[in-house]
Amino acid sequence: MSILVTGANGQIGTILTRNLREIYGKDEVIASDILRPNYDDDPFLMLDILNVQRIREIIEDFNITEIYHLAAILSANGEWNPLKTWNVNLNGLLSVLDLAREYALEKVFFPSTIAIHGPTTPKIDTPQDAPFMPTTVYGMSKLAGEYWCNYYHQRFGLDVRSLRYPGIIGHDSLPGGGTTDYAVEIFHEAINRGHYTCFLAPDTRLPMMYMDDAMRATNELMQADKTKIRIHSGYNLTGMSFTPAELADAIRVHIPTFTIDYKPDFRQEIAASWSQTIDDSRAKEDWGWTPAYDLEKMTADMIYHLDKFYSKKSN
Ligand code: NAD
Ligand code: AKB
Repeated sequence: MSILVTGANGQIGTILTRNLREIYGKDEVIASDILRPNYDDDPFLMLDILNVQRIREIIEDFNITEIYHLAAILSANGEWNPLKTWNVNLNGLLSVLDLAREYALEKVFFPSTIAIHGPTTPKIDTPQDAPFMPTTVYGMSKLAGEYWCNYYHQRFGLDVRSLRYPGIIGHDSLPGGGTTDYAVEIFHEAINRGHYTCFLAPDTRLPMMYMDDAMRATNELMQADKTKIRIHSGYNLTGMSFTPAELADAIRVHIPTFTIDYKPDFRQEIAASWSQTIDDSRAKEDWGWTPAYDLEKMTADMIYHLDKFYSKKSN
């Protein structure tokens, strides 16, 4: 088995690559990105996902059998250059799917997102098959991507598996231009400055998940017996849901002097178009998903690790 991770230098890719190497061995997991990581991350290859010939060469040279296709431009950054975002997010995926078909790869992982939700999507306990009409180009590209994943499965039998990740929160990597990024930034600012100015309004409730849970969900999905996977577009998935004000309260349990103010920007409108809570019963039924982290447990773990990181840095 030889795994290629695209977008491996990002918030999730950094952790997922490490995690896959722990499971399958360092040399079996090839990390790739358009940006070189600033730490030792071998084996690492430069790969622009729009360079189809380069993906082909990597599949052949390294006998790739699985691709975890993370490369993408996220919701907030995507709005600065919609056509580029569509090109990277959708055409990048199409190249991966088509090469996976051509080379008969064993599995492909595609991370979808709650950004496929739009104003017509029910906001509470969003069902698996809700009406979706995303308002961002990122959401549009991911929803179209889900349809293509399902098409490649039905038409060519490709084993493509996908999760609709909520906002992911972790202490070991920084987010890359999404709308849920506030829920990571707030911890760094709380520890370093004791204050955070939030770009979302205090009552903006969004579905979120701790990185440890996201890694476990990804591994459980990818390792599940083929017969258990009944959805090949994207499984609804959730860990917790909270507002910026509730997260600030949870942080104050550990840092009582922490303060927050709010200056909502263009990301508020994006967040307001997404759901607040998710029904992930299909993931529970099909491959046994259960989250381990709630708001309190996630907050305690984030503060523990970031406290350790920053005090080591200052010594
Ligand atoms: P990120 O922005 O941190 O990382 C994306 C990576 O893709 C970056 O390292 C970037 O350099 C790379 N990239 C961009 N354009 C590229 C190109 N043309 N070719 C190759 N690489 C390119 O994003 P992330 O948070 O790590 O997200 C990873 C995946 O998970 C994405 O597909 C994203 O849509 C999905 N996702 C993330 C979240 C989240 O909260 N982090 C939630 C839902 C879904
Ligand atoms: C974003 O905010 O764009 C991402 C996501 C939920 O897909 N974190």
